Amino acid sequence: MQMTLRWYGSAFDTVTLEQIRQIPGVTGVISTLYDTAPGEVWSRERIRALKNEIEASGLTLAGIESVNIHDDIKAGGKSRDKYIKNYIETLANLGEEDVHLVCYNFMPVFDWTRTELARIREDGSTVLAYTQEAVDALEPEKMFDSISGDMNGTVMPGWEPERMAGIKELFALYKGVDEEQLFDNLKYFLERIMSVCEQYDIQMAIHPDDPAWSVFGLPRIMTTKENILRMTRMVDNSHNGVTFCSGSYGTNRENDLPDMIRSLKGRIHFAHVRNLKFITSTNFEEAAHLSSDGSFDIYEIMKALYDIGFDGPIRPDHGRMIWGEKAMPGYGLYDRALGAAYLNGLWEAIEKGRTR
Ligand code: DNO
Repeated sequence: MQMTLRWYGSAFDTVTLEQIRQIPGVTGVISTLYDTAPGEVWSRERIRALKNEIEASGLTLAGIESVNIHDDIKAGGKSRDKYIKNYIETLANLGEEDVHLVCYNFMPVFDWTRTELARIREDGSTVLAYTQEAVDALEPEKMFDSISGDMNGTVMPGWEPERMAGIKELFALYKGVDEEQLFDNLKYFLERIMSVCEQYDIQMAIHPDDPAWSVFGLPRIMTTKENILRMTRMVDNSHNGVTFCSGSYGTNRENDLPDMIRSLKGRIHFAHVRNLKFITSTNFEEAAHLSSDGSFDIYEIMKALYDIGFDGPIRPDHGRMIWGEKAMPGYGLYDRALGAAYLNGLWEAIEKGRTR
């Protein structure tokens, strides 16, 4: 595996490439052209400029998170073929620039959903948190306003103010789209992009829905072992793979994470590893990566990845805000650096334990 950190680009991130370069064992970043809108074609020049900047700091561009999918593709709207054509062009441009991993999600309207961005934990750190009661009490249009005050002046992925401004229209677009329809729309999209993925050896890695259940009555399908296996089989091509994100699949307490990893052998192209602490089954907060700080056995998760021969990029995921840092919630430097060191330590121990 290759240890990486997510980096939003010098115009958006509070963390620098120079800082990332000094985290032991981190050799690459997962980045994006953060100022592009879903549906836009990414030019080769901009991709190359991003890559050059990263490489000049001694790191590699290990993949893209995310090339976002236009809502017309997800909802099966009138212009989907046009946007799929643009997506294919973006993939070809990435391939030409030697980028081979693309993370994306197929969540309607909202990307990941949290109801608090700065819940204070016992040790004084702050974390992202979710309670179902808070979502149930909110009008979807108010969701953005309810959390935007805690964004530390940053733009959070999937919560871009321009998209949120059109939220009523977005909801209308998904009227009548149920889970089956969403699966069909995903299949339609995947079938059309597989040939360019094969041509350039691009691994597509769908991100799970977070939390892994329906919010605001919108359908969500990347939620369980059964559904991801259905997704991998419905377009049975190794380029059609997944981002295994423990913090997202783990929101559903019925998901057995190591078992899911084992069942996805050969199809996990990217891994996000982080921990959650459950208060009830629908009230949880994010925790440090260390197993004992939360509810997951991170050792077992890393062992399952090791056992299936996972060799793609991995990254620590959301970190707590500690030591007075002010950054995008979940994406500060300090706790993610601790997370990377811990995950690297687990991996080294598993590897050495196996080969002796
Ligand atoms: C949140 C992230 C998501 C993820 C997208 C992938 O921190 O995990 O925004 O990047 O869902 O497209």
